[in-house]
Amino acid sequence: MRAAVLFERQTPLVIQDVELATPGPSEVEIKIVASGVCHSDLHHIQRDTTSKLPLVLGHEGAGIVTSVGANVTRVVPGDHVIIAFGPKCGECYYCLRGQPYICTPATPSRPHLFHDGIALNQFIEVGSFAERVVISERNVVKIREDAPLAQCSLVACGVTTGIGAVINTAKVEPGSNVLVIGTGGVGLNVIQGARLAGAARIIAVDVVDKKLEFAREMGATHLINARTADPVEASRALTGGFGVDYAFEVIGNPRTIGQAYESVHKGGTAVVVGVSDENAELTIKPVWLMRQAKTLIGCNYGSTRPQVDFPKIVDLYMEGRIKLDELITRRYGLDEVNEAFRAMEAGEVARSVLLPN
Ligand code: PAD
Ligand code: ZN
Repeated sequence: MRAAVLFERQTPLVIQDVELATPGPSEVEIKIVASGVCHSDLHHIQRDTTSKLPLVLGHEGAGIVTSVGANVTRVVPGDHVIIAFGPKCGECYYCLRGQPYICTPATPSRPHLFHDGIALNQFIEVGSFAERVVISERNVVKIREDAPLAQCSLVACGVTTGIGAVINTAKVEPGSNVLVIGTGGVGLNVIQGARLAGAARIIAVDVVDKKLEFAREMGATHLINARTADPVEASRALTGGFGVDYAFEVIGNPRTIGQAYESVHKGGTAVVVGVSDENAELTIKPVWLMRQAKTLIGCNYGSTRPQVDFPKIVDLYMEGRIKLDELITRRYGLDEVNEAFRAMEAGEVARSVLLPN
């Protein structure tokens, strides 16, 4: 089968014929119907991260179960599934306290992909830029069969991270004023999460006007282009000089994290969703953290428990309560993966999805 492989950082992905292992006793093989293209994939191409090469990227996948190991009980062949990323051992301290998004397993998973006898790594236990994957049963979430899988693939990362940041991590109350800095594939879902939570003002910040148009479509009430206005001052002006209740940084840049922190009023909450460079540092005056009683909080994977949240998010979409169709600006074949990254960087798409089969 074919997969898109990162052999060397700062080089394009290579479409390669690879061998796929058969599922072990607690593993599942899935035919990938769609895999969304997320900026987190791009970070691992462009940055010197801790991920090991060669690497099959892709972590926003949905598909159909093709075979299961002897001990698998959660799904059977033919089931429609969304793939949760990251280890989910079910036994570590974090899994047991209901935080599977920071699972720290005792043993690493075995390799499932090989090229010329060399094992290929699967990005955060998924590697969905491929025709098929073999993954742990624990990462597989069964969903209703009437939901379109291309739209549902976005639930595997961007939608869940964005909505979860609002509902699970920050717990935004109705009537809140919310600032969202960075309105890409994830930030747009922070916006629709804020709308779901009943926010009064949803102020969107980006540097690309087209992204701000997407933001309006997803429910933003006010738009700020950070190239022409300072987001801190502009959001204060929109809240009577007061500041917002919640600010979400969805880029991964210490400067914009600082803006999020500055934008919230005393007692407010700034949420860091964007993934910064491994060596980036943030400077904040501790005396203000104390005196203004602000909360600065990190959000990994929307604090999600995928087995509980994914089916609910799919239901919200099927009931017309959240938008997914509008997030898919383009659909590409697997061999167009590098073009999909270019379009993301150029600000041309809300999200794009690869259809590998
Ligand atoms: P994206 O490229 O679709 O969106 C990023 C947006 O930020 C774009 O619209 C840019 O125009 C905009 N932007 C860039 N610089 C600025 C600036 N200075 N001011 C305002 N806007 C700006 O990326 P994405 O939405 O796929 O991902 C966004 C971040 O979220 C990225 O760092 C990714 O790695 C991270 C992420 N985090 C999690 C998590 O679990 N916390 C999950 C998924 C993605
Ligand atoms: Zn992602």
